[in-house]
Amino acid sequence: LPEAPSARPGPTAPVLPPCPDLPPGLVGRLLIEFTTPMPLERVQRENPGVLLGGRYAPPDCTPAQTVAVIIPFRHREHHLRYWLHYLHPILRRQRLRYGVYVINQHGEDTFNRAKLLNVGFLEALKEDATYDCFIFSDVDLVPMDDRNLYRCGDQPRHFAIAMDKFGFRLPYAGYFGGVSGLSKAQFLRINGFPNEYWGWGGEDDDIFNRISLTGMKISRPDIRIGRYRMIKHDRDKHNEPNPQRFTKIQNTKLTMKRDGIGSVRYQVLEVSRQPLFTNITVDIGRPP
Ligand code: UDH
Repeated sequence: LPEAPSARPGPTAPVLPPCPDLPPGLVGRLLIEFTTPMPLERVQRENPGVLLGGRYAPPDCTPAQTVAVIIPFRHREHHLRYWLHYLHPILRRQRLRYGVYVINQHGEDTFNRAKLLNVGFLEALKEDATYDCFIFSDVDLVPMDDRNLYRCGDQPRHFAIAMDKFGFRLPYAGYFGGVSGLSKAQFLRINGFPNEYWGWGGEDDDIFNRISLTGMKISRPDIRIGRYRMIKHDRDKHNEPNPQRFTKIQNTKLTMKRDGIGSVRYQVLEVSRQPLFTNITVDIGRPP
């Protein structure tokens, strides 16, 4: 008997097999350096498979997740070029279906990393409701090993566990900074990230507290695989250490219910689809 027509994939919609759990073709340890000049045209040329807005899907298999990579950003174009240069090929080798979102804080008021990450979560979902995994990455952190897989698991994941600037060690047991990943469900379970940490520091510890307080545990790669290079830089203007951070992280249990993804207020000023990423410029207000 002939097969029912619906069971046969049409020529325009090939049904690809699921991507293997361990992507073939990973290379392991990578040489990462930030001295060679890195024009965007070169990065574009080297990543022809990446679609407008920084979207990619593997040509040969269907990934289990769709990953939104969210980068908090202001005035770091030079770092972003290196990040794109190194990360696109790594994410492609990892057989991810993904999009890259640069959340650019408008104006010169105090920087607010965690609020920008909340904005990234909501805006990525507005663009593609199928995102179910969110990787939050600083713009100046590049993994030194492509076996550090940028995907989500049954617990929130901390990726940047062994940075060069900390002697390739975790600086303290509860450290959750740099690069982290949560599934959509995990993110919503902790009410997202805090919006009230203006300036440098503390917001990552608050996120760690949110995860612990909801009974989840941090998952981490092997210390030999979770190595990172950070692009050296001076402290940015308008991102001074926040003197309130020590008292604020004592109060996560009280504040996390009212302050989070459910209460974030902002105004998107521009969404622009660039060849290698989507830039979202946003007015997030200023500290009270
Ligand atoms: N970020 C920006 N622009 C800013 C501030 C922060 O894009 O003006 C983003 C960027 O993604 C950065 C992340 O926020 O990677 C974290 O900020 P950071 O790099 O300032 O934090 P880090 O802890 O460095 O890495 C703190 C300053 C260290 C100064 C050391 C001088 N030797």
